[in-house]
Amino acid sequence: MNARITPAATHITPAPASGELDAFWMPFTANRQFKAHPRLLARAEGMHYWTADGRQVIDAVAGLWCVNAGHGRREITEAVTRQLNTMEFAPAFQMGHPIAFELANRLAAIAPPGMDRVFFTNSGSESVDTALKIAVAYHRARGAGQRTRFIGREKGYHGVGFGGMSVGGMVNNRKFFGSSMLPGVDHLPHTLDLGHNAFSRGLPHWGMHLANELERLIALHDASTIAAVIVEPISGSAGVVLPPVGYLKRLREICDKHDILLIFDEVITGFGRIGKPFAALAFDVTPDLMTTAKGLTNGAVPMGAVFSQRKIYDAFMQGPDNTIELFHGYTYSAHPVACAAALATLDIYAKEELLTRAATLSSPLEDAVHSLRGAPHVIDIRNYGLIGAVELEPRAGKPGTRAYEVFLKCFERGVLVRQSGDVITVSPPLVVETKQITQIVETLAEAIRETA
Ligand code: PXG
Repeated sequence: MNARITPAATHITPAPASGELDAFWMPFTANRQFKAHPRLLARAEGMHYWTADGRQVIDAVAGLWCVNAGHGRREITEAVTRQLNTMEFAPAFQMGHPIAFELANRLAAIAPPGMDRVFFTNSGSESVDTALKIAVAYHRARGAGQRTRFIGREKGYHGVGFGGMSVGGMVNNRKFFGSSMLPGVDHLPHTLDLGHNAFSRGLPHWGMHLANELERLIALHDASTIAAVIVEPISGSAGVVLPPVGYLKRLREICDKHDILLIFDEVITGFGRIGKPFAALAFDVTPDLMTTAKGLTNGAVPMGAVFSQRKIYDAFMQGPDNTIELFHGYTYSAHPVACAAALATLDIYAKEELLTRAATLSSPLEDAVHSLRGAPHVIDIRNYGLIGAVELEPRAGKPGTRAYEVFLKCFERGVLVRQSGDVITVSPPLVVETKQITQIVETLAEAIRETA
């Protein structure tokens, strides 16, 4: 048990009784199953959560890929408290407040080359919808208003707005919403291929040619109709799908050739997950727009940010200067409390060199997860930076149930992993220690061995 009791620990709300769980319609959750056997987290500090009944659980998923600096960071709490006491809200429409500008400058300083214009949102989903809208309006501003199509990718996850859902490629996130999708969207094939790439360490070597499918889609729709291609540099939600060596560079070349914008959705890969501040830097491929959220505030306050190449921003800055150049924004864009949380988070990242720490932890994580090769039902293991994924063979006719059982067994043994279909993912806070990586993977190994 962690000896440091946080102040928050004295204010823990008692766990709700079972009848009190009904009103909250939980997101992306099997509500009935959960409410019959709830798993309630009540407190967090460093690498750990504590459950409502006092059990310590190591957080192997950084909350939901967001708590990159670990839990309970006092610097963030203090910055947020200070900001709430100074000015809890100020509008950002035709008004401004100083720390929003400070934050944008700080973000521009760590951004990939040229991406020094920042639009604030409140989530990854909003960042994605913002980037899609900027892409279309950008082409229009340049006199190419017929470029309205988007190309996403199978297995992509870009949040749950209508835009993000439409360019996304996870069937369960789409099928319940029928044809209520953006028109004019097409999808690249995903790059997961167990036949060629199972148990690759790091990036797979087979599959770069799959980027050429973009040429095929361009031949079908014509470049003049396409606004942007959007991909996650590494797909997270779909169970960690890695880009084959050379794939992202090839996408960039094809987009350049046809004047199509390339959007990297870095909601998961941003803020140090793979050993550089952004995947664009890690893979040395600069997109035109980049969507972020999660790690921006260490998960403490909801916030997202869209990074834009300066040329895109500049294309909007025309006409009379009393014109609103982009009719888009949220009441809470650049919310002062979120800005304060983000600034304190960036300070921690800089002071503790967290945005590059995953580079040194990548190899211990790789060795640890690949030690699971040969464990029952393990059909693939994938890793990059501080991301590891173990794919299990699905039970006949019952997809996802095996991995769900593994997830439950890990939780019972004090390790929180993430299950997505038949894939178990680990993406610990960037402050994780090597011995904790060992603990996480040993527990996962036990859980897998005990699951039929
Ligand atoms: N883009 C990407 C790449 C994401 O991973 C979003 C957009 C949407 O962000 P918001 O803030 O609107 O949720 C995400 C979110 C998982 C998991 O288990 C991943 C996300 C959310 C919840 C669970 O992999 N990613």
